[in-house]
Amino acid sequence: MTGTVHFDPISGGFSGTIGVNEVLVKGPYAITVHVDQYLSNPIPGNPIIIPGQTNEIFPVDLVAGDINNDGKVNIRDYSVFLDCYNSFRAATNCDAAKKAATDLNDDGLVNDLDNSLLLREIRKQKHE
Ligand SMILES: [Ca+2]
Ligand SMILES: [Ca+2]
Repeated sequence: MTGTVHFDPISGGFSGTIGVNEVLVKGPYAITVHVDQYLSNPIPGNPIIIPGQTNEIFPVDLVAGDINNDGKVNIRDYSVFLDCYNSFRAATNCDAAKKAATDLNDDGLVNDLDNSLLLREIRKQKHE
């Protein structure tokens, strides 16, 4: 199932509503949240879904920085990031899609803040 989520700068998180077009029965479901440019994360505890109503699920933390959407945050993402970030001169290989993917804090700029965030997330990942 897919749907649209929106970033809420006040809460610092994403929220949205996902419609389900299939017939579900009440019960526990394994749900994994995936947002482009973030690592997927399962919702803990297999929440009980009740058909025919809005079911709120607990928030989950998502790790930013999966710029190339390969399920990992590593040096390959940093390589793409450098196409849009250079502290000494203008970016030379950045298009709108890359800029959106490398603006990790969604402030419209690709700058030192995004660089720090990406390097921190890369350091936190287990080495392959
Ligand atoms: Ca990646
Ligand atoms: Ca940014």
